[in-house]
Amino acid sequence: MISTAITISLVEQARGGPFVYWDGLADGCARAKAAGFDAVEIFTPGADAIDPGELRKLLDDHGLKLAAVGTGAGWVIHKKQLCDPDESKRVAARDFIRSIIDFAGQFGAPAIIGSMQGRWGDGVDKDTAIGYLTEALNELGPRSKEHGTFLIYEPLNRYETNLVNTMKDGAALMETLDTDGVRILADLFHMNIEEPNIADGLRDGGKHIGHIHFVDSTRRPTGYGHMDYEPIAAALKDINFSGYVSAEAFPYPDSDGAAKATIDAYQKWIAPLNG
Ligand code: LER
Ligand code: MN
Repeated sequence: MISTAITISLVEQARGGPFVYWDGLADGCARAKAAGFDAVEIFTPGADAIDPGELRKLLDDHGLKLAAVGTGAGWVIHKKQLCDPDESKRVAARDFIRSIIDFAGQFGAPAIIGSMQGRWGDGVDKDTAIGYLTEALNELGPRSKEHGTFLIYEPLNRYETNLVNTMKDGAALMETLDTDGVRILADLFHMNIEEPNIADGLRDGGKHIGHIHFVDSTRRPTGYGHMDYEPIAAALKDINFSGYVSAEAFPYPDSDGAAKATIDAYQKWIAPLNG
């Protein structure tokens, strides 16, 4: 089953970034429901920035699920990243991610590691950095499984990380882990930069793909770029994808317009896959 989600950012420092709703949880949940989404994906300053009781009530009142919680604020606000040359800072980065895993886990939802993965350089060579990333995923994947969910690792484009840029390399990394508690995120915006062919990239990710950032080539919502969704839908069918397609896109032309464009594209390309 493929379900729909849409992003709510609570991180002021990320304003201007690729998130659809920006005016708080109550506003975002009400609008997500009105637009026809199944779930919300939340970008939070930290685990303690959201009252779990308030979130539970909003989700229940609107009949929404929590699709995932992003950890990117750990980098954007605190400059914490998993490949920091300083061990105490790597530990702090893992602690931050673990706190989001435990927060999201109360709702059965996964945490996403995107920009907190960091990069190699500045005295850390590539093998060492991949070793740090592997160590973190091996520690945090089982933690996510304890909550009955998984951890999401997101390959990013070359301007945001030099660790893993493609679905092929993401899937290869998954194969090296000691845990089966980690899945990869296929963000169509990053893939449009890195993959020679986006549909083939999805097939490379295959069974390891657990979440999709559903967006156009411009990082505007679906329909506002040159992304070809027909082969993308065919690839999702081939890999038997099950999970969320989540609108992580600029609020273009505005938040409600972005939500409508995403739902329209979902109805056209993705809903038929559910049979
Ligand atoms: C987050 O999901 C993402 O796609 C990255 O570009 C970090 O912002
Ligand atoms: Mn993304």
